[in-house]
Amino acid sequence: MKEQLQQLQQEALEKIAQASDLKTLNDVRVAYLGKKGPITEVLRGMGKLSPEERPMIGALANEVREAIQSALEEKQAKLEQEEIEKKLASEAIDVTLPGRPVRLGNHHPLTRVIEEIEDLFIGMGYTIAEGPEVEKDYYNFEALNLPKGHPARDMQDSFYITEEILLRTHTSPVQARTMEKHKGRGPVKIICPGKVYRRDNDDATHSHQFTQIEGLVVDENIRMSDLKGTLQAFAKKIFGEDREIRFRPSFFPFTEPSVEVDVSCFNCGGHGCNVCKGTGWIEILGAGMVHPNVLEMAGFDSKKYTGFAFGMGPERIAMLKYGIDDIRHFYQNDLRFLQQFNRA
Ligand code: 2NM
Repeated sequence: MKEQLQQLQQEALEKIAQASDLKTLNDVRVAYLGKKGPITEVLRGMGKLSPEERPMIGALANEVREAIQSALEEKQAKLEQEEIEKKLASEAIDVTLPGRPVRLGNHHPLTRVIEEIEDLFIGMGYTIAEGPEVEKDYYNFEALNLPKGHPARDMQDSFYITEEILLRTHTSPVQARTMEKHKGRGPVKIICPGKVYRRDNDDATHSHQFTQIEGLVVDENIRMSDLKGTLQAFAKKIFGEDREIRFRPSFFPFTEPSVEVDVSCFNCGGHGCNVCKGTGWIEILGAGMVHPNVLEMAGFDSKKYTGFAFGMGPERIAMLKYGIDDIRHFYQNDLRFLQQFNRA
């Protein structure tokens, strides 16, 4: 029995030494120290031993169990430590690696031009007004001195939804609505940026959808000189401090008198070049004094109040400013185009 116990101990210690993971080690524990294991068996059979043998075998069995127990504990600690080290090694993060670059977007060139223009006018005390893109015929035409049958209605071929509802062809209806809300009391001082729609075939200079910024000031004693000073400030802000502007007579149904506005060429300074086609001047917007009919229809007394208005196309401004040759670039979202406008 003594040899049997010693052999058990040797066998168990060998298996413990060979165990390479915690599960195998636990199997060894159950096999040797479990309730049905050989040591328990030996202790159970002690009844058959002589009284002289019993204490010696009992002590030996305890020694064997303790030896196996402590070998198991030692090995378990070792395996657990190895497991932690393996886990740490596999989860290691090199905090000295440079970060992955985050690709930043930037503002669309049209958005930049529109915001730049908005900033200028906000600085001069204007408020930004917005309105519906699906608009009533009344606000888009009628209230702007364009009654039904007016020839200028064909000029701007429109997308009609019903007889009385269309996609707005300009942002002027926002101005008609704003004037109406003021109920005949000035001042009104707004700019209206937004999308507009016309039935055009798209090409390098035409788009069926584009943007506009219109401005309107209505108050007592508003004169053409106020318009000119305002647009002078605009031209300098957008095209450079040395710019001059000039007015040429024109016609719009909603203004009288009406003008077309040129800016001195930012490329040649006015001497004549290919950008200004040799004239020294570039057309940038239309403007005029608000027609008395427009003021009266919106509820203003045109004997007391006068106003000026202007309208421009941010696409055209951006094309001039950045030398863009095709309006369709603004709408195609080609990154090769857009990334040229990344801020430094
Ligand atoms: C232009 C040119 C001239 C204009 C007029 C008005 C309103 F509503 F006040 F009558 N808004 N915008 C106007 C005047 C627009 O665009 C070339």
